[in-house]
Amino acid sequence: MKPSSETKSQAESLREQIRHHNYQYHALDDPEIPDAAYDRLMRELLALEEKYPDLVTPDSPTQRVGDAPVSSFETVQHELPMLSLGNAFSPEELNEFHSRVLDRLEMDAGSTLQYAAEPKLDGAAVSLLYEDGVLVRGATRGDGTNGEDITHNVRTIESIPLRLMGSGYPRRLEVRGEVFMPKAGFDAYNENAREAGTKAFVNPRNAAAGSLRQLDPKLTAERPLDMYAYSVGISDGANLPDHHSEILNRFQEWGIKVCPERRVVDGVNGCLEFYEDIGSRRDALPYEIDGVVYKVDSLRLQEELGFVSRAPRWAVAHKFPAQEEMTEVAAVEFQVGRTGAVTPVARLKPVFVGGVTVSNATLHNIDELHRKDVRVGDTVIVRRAGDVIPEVASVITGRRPKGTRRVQLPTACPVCGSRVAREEGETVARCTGGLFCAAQRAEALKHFVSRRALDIEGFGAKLIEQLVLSDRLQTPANIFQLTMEELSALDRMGEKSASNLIDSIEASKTTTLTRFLFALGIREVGESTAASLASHFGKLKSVVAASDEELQAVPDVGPVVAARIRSFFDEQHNIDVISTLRELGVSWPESEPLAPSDDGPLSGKTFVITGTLPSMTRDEAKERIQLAGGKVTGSVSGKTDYLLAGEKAGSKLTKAEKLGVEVLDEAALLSLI
Ligand code: 9MJ
Repeated sequence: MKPSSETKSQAESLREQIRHHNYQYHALDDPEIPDAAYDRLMRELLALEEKYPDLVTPDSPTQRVGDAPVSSFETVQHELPMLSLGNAFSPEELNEFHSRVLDRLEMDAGSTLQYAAEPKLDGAAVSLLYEDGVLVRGATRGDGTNGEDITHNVRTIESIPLRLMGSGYPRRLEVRGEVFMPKAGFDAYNENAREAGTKAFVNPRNAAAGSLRQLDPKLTAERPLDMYAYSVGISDGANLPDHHSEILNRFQEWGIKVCPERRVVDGVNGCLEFYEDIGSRRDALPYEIDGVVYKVDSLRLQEELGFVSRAPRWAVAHKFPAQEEMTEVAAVEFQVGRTGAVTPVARLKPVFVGGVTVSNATLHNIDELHRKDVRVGDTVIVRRAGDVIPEVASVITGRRPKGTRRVQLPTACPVCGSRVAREEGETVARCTGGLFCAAQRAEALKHFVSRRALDIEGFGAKLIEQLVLSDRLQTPANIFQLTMEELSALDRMGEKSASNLIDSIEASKTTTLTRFLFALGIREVGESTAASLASHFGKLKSVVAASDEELQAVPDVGPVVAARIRSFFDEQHNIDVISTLRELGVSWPESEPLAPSDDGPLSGKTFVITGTLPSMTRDEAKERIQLAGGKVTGSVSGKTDYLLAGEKAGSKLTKAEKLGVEVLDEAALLSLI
């Protein structure tokens, strides 16, 4: 039966009322009607929709648990990467963060800068995409680049609106935030689980993450989840406010829940006051937090500051003191990493700390190990802060058994027997075996196949170790020579997995220059440097041939990184492996370099850049100048032709004026180019 237009508007009116009460209850925490009255509205709408199924819309408040189970999660590629946060563990580290920010913005040390401060929730990060105000997709953070599609599960979370309230929201709006399980819900769930003899959650964070990754949305719906939004991703088709704090206010007007404890504060002192205040009320808050977050409030300045690999330079997580427990050291072993770094690790009698069982803890390096004087048999304090690797904080020397000995740095690599060397002034000791060392080879290969490098799905750590030990894998090129027969003959490898693996190896051959450069594992060349090199040079040949000076013209490449890149490509062995990889079919699209021209309008001119420019970052300005043939240096001298100055230019401007160097603004630069 088709519904009459009267019935249609009755359903729409019920939906409006329910949305309004949801908003009052969840976003504003200010309910206008008792729960029973809300339930009546809901039942009325359900009855109508049952009678007239045509009335059901995907954004109807009744549609939260309607989806059928899925068999796996689709991958979602984030259009803008989902970032993680750097940490500060003390006021000193916070001060250092603040100084770095002021430095980068070329602001004087005493300048005030406003930060948006908010509690750091301990849950799971999610991305919610709204199109024309309707929730169309929910995704996990995943590795920051690729997450999982969990739309069917986020729809079950009552405080997440299926449709935005009010008006003025962007046509496409991506809201990012933390899904968490409030303490009360966590405790109640676990008590039920214990009574029913089912599995309890270890901590609220696992509870949130695990609940979001249910294949059956009905299971997610049973979990008491909540969400606070804390940042914006994509926003198309409307201008958002230019301050983080105002965007969160706007979110709230649209019915998206934000943390009520947020505040805008002045400088480090304001941050510390906020930290103390939240810290003193931590136990009374209804949700678990592991610190607070400070974000530069102005989005202009955020953009100016940019990112270092996966973390923004404009934000920091100030963590509460870590949780600590006591346990015993069963052994101290030395692990060899990809670059040969020999790291001491304490093997511990398992201990439950900060929500997880810890049986290994890093001792960082040999100096740290000696400073703390950790010995086998010692009773130690193990510390774990949120998501940080557990460490041995200190030794309880009063409990030291008789006959223990100081641990020494091994003189030979525990894996390959090569000499272990430590350069003057370096804290890190390294195995000198290079790719002769099976540990370094295995780590280099793990890096090569990893998700952000060549991304060979199913090529796991155990398999690599097995193939390295049997000498079948010596260089990354050997990966592409593996055959179906040898793979399926391996332990724990069936025909099907071998054939899948061959397919993923084949698929990985088509890649990008950025991934390939990153995969090579050149020291100091992370993903973002690889991307800068790829876009600057366009072709691998040009990167290989670039001189030290040419390399340093790339944004973010300084003398140390340039030297690492040069010495990598100066090794004939590395060039040979690259040629073999290309012969075996590894390829990527190459592009024209953004090479500086010799006869550009700025050739022969030397620039210094200072202050905040109206439409581009300083790195972008640098690239533009170089493309036009100019040179950019760091400090003003008699050799400087122009100072490009933006807002809040400091001492460089004074110096340029003193030396009579011509000062340009962004518009003047663009007209020169
Ligand atoms: C949490 N976990 O509460 C961020 N976060 O911002 C807050 N996380 C964040 N902000 C940018 N409040 C990346 C992560």
